[in-house]
Amino acid sequence: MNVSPPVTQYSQQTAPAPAAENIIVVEMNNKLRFVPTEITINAGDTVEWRNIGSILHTVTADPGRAPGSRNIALPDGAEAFDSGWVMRGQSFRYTFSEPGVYRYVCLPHERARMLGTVIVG
Ligand SMILES: [Cu+2]
Repeated sequence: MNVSPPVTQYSQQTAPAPAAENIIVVEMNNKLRFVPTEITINAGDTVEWRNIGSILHTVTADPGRAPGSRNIALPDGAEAFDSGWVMRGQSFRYTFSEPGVYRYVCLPHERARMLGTVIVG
């Protein structure tokens, strides 16, 4: 007598583990834009900025790096952050724990309006 393939032999132990950290991708391109420009995420999520072009960019939410900038803002209690140079093909990750609105810039392209917003709910 034929038997069915043992497709039901997997136990609970082989079930997928709970989802790992949630990663949201924002691309940085040669048009000097963050795409998407604005994202809404949950506290604890990680954003990964990827440089898909050949031009160097930064992800800067540090008022100290851009004195006088009106394009950088952090919620009360949030720490400033700055990626430094992100080269072609490289990425930068930051995990957001404090809820609120974060406005950040690409330092060399702020005047070209390379600006982004992360809203942490
Ligand atoms: Cu840039």
